[in-house]
Amino acid sequence: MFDNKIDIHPEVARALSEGKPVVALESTIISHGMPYPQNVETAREVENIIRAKGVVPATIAILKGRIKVGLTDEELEYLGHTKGVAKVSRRDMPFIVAMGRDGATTVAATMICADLAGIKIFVTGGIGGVHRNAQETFDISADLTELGQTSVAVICAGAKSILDIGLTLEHLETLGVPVIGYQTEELPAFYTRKSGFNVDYRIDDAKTIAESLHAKWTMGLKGGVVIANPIPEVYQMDFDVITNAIETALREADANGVKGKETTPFLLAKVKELTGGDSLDANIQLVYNNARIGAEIAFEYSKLHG
Ligand code: PSU
Ligand code: MN
Repeated sequence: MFDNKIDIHPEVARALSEGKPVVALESTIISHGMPYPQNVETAREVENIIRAKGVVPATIAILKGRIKVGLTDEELEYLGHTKGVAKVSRRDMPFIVAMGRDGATTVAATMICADLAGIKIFVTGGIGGVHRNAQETFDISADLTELGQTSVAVICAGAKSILDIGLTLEHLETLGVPVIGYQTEELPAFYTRKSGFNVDYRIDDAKTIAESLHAKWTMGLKGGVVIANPIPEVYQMDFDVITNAIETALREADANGVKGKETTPFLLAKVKELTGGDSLDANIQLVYNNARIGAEIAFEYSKLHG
């Protein structure tokens, strides 16, 4: 049984058994999405923000072949500074488990683990999507397929323009994945509040979002939900600065033949370098903002579910 491969942290297990709210967090953002030590500092602060709302955080990763739902502080630190931790999506999970290796879970893999543990609300920065030029490369993140089948809601800051935002929305529609805008009609574009694309439903409060999730899943409609929460105005980046950095990063990825699972981490690191670290600052702030809203949604959902 899969159960034998999972260690649920006692604090998380207790909250789940008592029907208290829990928020899942991913670990690829820690090992491949941000540099050390900002990655560990951010991961810790996200957990603090969630705790301050009376919600239990559960950062998910694979350590020595064990699926961990809820990490200790030492485990977080280990994951943040250790080189060579695998980036683990659905495809990779059985091998990392069987070989007893360490793995950082993507949005897709984190959704799978959260679902196994019984956690329905998951906070991150950004999801994968349909990459620009996917018409040729076929590079479409397994995150989207997972959203189509696994019943976990993902709070993010929209889709960043290293992706083709329009095609990402089309793909989500095909998969039956609703995109909610938290207090916005327009899908945010991660570093900026606007993308030029609309969300499917604007909802302005955590309670109505929780009720929508509850309605979906109690109707037997399996699959995920994207909840897009715009970066706070004061932290958003200048549109031209971030657009230029992304365009340059995309050209460099192409010139260097970067492919497959390396693409997203390469682009994020390049954009950070090109913006003199400003994109990392924005990224950190938007994750904090998502943690606040995600905790409120988890809290409201636990009242309906309990
Ligand atoms: N977007 C970010 N930061 C990240 C990621 C995406 O702004 O760290 C990570 C997430 O873990 C996401 C993964 O699930 O990249 C998607 O990778 P790919 O495009 O290879 O599916
Ligand atoms: Mn990809």
